Amino acid sequence: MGLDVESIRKDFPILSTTSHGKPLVYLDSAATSQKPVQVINAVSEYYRNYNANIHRGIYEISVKATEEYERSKELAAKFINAGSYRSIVYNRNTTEAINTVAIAWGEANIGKGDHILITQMEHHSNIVPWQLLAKRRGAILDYAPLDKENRFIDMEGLKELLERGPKMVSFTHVSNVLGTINDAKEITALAHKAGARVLVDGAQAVPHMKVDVREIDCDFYAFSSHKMLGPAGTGVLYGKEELLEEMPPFLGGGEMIRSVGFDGATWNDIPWKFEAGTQNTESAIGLAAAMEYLGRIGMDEVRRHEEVLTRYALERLQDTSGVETYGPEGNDLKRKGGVIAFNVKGAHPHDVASIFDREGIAIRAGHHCAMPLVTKMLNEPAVARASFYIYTSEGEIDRMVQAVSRVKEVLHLNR
Ligand code: 7TS
Repeated sequence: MGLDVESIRKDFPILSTTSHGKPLVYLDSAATSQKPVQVINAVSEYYRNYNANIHRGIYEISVKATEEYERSKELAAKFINAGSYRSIVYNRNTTEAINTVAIAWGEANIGKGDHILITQMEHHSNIVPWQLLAKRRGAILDYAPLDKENRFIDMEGLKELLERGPKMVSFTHVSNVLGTINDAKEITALAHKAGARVLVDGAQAVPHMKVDVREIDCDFYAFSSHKMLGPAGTGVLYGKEELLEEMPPFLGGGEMIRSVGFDGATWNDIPWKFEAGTQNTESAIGLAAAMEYLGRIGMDEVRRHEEVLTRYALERLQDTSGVETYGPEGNDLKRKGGVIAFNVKGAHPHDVASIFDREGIAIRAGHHCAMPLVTKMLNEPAVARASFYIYTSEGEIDRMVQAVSRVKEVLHLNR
């Protein structure tokens, strides 16, 4: 059957706007997704009808705001099959979720000479928190290598590094540059066998496919609202209850305490122990509407749509002379999300992105916050990247391919 993209597009007001006088083609959903009216309305309704601080007031609109905020976490727990709502912490974004673990769990569990294992395909937000932790504690950060073609994690290399007995293994579920979908369940099982705790960075996974954290059996899982149709300002940290119970707090302040005296404090129950200060209530409420929207479509349908689109886009780009693409391809497309990093021979990716922009097409160019991967593994200063979502149509892919011809024309690359 496939998604009814045309009717989905009607829910996204921005998709009927123009850019440089041309219909906007938004191919940067890996950076942030667009928002449907259902999400915009949920946020607007909150501001119009029940804006209040949560957990504090006993008056009607504060109670309603609190209920809606907490309901959002219940939906998030169901969305990733967390089992218990107590294992869902809301914070700002994936970055803060990973930092929570690297700081609160890390300080209590990582000591001098301990190993922490990540991979060569991580986003900076799953590198730098571990670098900082390793530096503070005198620990050693290892990087699991990629295969020769820089498409997948080299599993033999990963196993060798697991022999060093890392205390934590943290890896991305889906790469934001290569699009590679890692086998989170398999890597988690290997890491557990080696005695490690496991964090999965799901920023590029949860928006695009069905994720079941209990099936993966990871200890922690992190993702962001703004990449899955929700507003910016909410990140989700899933943690196994016993680990969250054991962990010291990350930030101190209001609401995360049970009682405070002049000589100390005791902590609130999980998940509130990790939710210090006034939360981003409107964003959480918008995220609830986003999860309901995605739930109505069905995450398997979302994945299928992106798989078909990615196959089509890759074929068309690879048929275009002078275009180089990165990440899984051919028979491996089952293991690639809706992200295509590419370069046009002879053109700097920033020029490619600028010429695309003049055609009304939004893509990103740069190192995509994955500098070690792009500069050391792909050996490029930068790459262009097109990324897709439920509202991306085949017609938009065609416009992207036409824009590649325009790049060659403008930069005289056909001669
Ligand atoms: N992890 C991955 C795999 C990501 O792709 C991103 C953001 C993050 C973590 C951080 O998410 P945040 O919500 O905390 O910022 N990725 C991108 C990107 O590819 N382009 O812009 C942001």
